[in-house]
Amino acid sequence: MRRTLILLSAGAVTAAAAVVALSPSANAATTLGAAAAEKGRYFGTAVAAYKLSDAVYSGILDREFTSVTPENEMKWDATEPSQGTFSYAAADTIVNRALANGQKVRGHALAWHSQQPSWAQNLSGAALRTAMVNHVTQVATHYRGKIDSWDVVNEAFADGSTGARRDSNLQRTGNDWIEVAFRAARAADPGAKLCYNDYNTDGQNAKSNAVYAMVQDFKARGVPIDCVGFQSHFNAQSPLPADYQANLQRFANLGVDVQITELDIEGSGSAQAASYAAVVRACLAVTRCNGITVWGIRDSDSWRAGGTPLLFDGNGNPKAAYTAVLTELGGATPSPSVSASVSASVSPSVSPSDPQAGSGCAATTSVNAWTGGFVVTVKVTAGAARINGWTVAVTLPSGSTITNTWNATASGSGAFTNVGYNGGVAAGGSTEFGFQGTGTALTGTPTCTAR
Ligand code: G2I
Repeated sequence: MRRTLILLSAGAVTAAAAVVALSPSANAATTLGAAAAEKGRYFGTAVAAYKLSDAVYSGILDREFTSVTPENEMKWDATEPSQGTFSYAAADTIVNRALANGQKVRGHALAWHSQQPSWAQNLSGAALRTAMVNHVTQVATHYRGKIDSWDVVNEAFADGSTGARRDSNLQRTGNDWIEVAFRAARAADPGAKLCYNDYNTDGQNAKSNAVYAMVQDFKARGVPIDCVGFQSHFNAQSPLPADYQANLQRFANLGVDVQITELDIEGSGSAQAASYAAVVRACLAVTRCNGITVWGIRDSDSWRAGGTPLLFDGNGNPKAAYTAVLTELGGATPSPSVSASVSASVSPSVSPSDPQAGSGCAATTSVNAWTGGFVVTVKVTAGAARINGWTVAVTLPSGSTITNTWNATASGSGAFTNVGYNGGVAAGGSTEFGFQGTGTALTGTPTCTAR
């Protein structure tokens, strides 16, 4: 659109065109999710249910990501701990929270040789096949209508040069176990995209060739498959392959979507940032690459935390890799000129149970601060009557600067106003917004004014 504007105004209003050209990032998206959305893609993360009460974690989750994948909560051991008894509480927490926030959900994973409950590990043959089909059917039915894409089968091929299936109890039930799982998933949830997901398939090699042949065969025979997930766990031993984009493209050419499903890249600084940027570039270059999911939020959340493979450091600060990804998506970090410097003053204290007379709402804060920075989550609670909009004023120590805001609009003087979807709050109900800044976190309690 910007390009069109510049072209249209080039002849007539040269000055206006110059202003647009001089402010290339004025309208750029400032979060991963918003920037990816402008490219028609989602940007997701793996989520662990037990971390959702961590305000820094959930603040980043809701600010930056438009898709979530339960990291362990949907696996067979979690959802069917004893045969025929299903346990969905942890996964439901993630799924329902994501859908309420407008985030997509990637389901992970229905059939896998790993993280099976011990009862399944001890089954074989027809009994295991029946149990597997029942598991796929029950879980996909439970989440019917809520899942964007399911990893129906995970990691079914062997590493190395053989191109063979991985040996497992599932494989020993017969070579057709994968297509049987896909058919059961389609029957249970016809609206979900059904994916095959694996690692070490990111470039062209014997393993990815074998997956390619399977997908080609499934398409030829009408086995329901819609997408292939490329986990993309990279490090020095297993670096981003040079033919990554070409490999994604050859799968897309088979008539399936491709998704980057578990991205993490060990390393730090500009080298790590460059690899992340290259992954984003590859996905954007492949029309059928729907989106990218990173395998966790902060380095400390990673299954291999020692390799610092993610986009945020242990304190929740964005790393160079974050900026590289955002830039590659066409977004930009908020420019300093739009940051809000807030001067010190004393504000009256208010609690949610005692809304200010006439104000109709109250605001309370939860603060996560570290040396040089902070994240504040603010809960806005309506009083005895419904409110249709709110403004919260906070007080920061002199010199502190707000650098980022989510679920609210910052006015620049320490005041935050609701956005379109969270202005209306029922009597006694509440909504949350947040902001991040540099310097020292706020003092005192914010004031809330309702409309
Ligand atoms: O290994 C990395 C990923 C490779 N692709 C499939 C993914 O499902 C897999 O994720 C990891 C999780 O990130 C780990 O969090 O899968 C591991 C298990 O295969 C997960 O680790 C497990 C631990 O092994 C368990 O001891 C622990 O109880 O996490 C569990 C829950 O914290």
